[in-house]
Amino acid sequence: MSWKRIAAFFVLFAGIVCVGAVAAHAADSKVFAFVAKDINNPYMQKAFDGFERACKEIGVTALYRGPESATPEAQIEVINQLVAQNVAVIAVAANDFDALQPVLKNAMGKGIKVISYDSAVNKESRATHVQQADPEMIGRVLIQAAYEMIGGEGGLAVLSATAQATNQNLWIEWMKKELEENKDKYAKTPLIRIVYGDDDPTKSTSETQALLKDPEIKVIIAPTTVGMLAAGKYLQDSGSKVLLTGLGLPSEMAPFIENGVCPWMYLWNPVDLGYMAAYTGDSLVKGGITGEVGGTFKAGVIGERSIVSAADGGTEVMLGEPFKFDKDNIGDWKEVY
Ligand code: RAM
Repeated sequence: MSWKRIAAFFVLFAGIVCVGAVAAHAADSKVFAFVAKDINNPYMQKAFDGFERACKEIGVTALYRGPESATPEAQIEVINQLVAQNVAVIAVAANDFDALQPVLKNAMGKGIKVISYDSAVNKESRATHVQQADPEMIGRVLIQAAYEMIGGEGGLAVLSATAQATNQNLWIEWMKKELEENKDKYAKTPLIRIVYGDDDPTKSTSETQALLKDPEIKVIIAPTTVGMLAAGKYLQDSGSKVLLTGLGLPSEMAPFIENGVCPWMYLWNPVDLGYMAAYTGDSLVKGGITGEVGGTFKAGVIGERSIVSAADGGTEVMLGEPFKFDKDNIGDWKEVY
């Protein structure tokens, strides 16, 4: 075949693909996309399990998408592909509060319903946010836990996820407020360092190792499941006396709760979070809610939920409260999520 003919075939093929894409409309789509912070994060995979379960009940196809590592640039690429595919819903756990705005606004302009879950995008970039638990409660309870574990004496360190993550940064802000507002109580438990493991197991491990060089640090708070597991393993293997608390998956953290490396920790049900995100998207598609305050919808077996105003000026729908996992109950939860 001549080059000209090959080129002609290519042009024809590209034309067919384009016409196909133009003909599809988000409003007719039966595809709900779930964009993870990064696809390798087990927490995100559990949230997707719930999203997929809800999508089956709703009668739509669930797509699991996300970058290999937790960056906003890589998420932009993923979202652009989903817009070209004309999905009905994009639910995203954002790696940056503002950076996704152009691409998500473009998606909404095409009729795609956009929500964030887990880690919010700014209010201009979403219809609403699916919030796991009150960020204030999460931030405060983690500092209180760390304080109690060391009897109110010893330095604290935070091992976070990525430096731009909306959710972790909000929780850290509340940790700082808890310390500042109760200066006397926390006089002997200063927050010494905040480091970022980027939700990457290798980086989280080396950041933990670096924290242990400071003898003043007595507790590590990891408000990320990936950080928790990496720190738990490192503390255990190095025989360190430094304690660990934070937000961990019971299935991953049970051994460290049982052996005392992590006396206790917190989380909510990530499967329910993903499940609720799919029903939020469905209600937006069907026009039951618009994302404005006061809207209500039935989130499948979770039951009725309402849209409320969020601290960032946008709106959100709340799942519940952080739950405490310790030696007494971890056995019941490690098989669940
Ligand atoms: C990690 C992620 C996620 C966070 C959980 C607690 O898996 O950073 O965003 O919500 O931890």
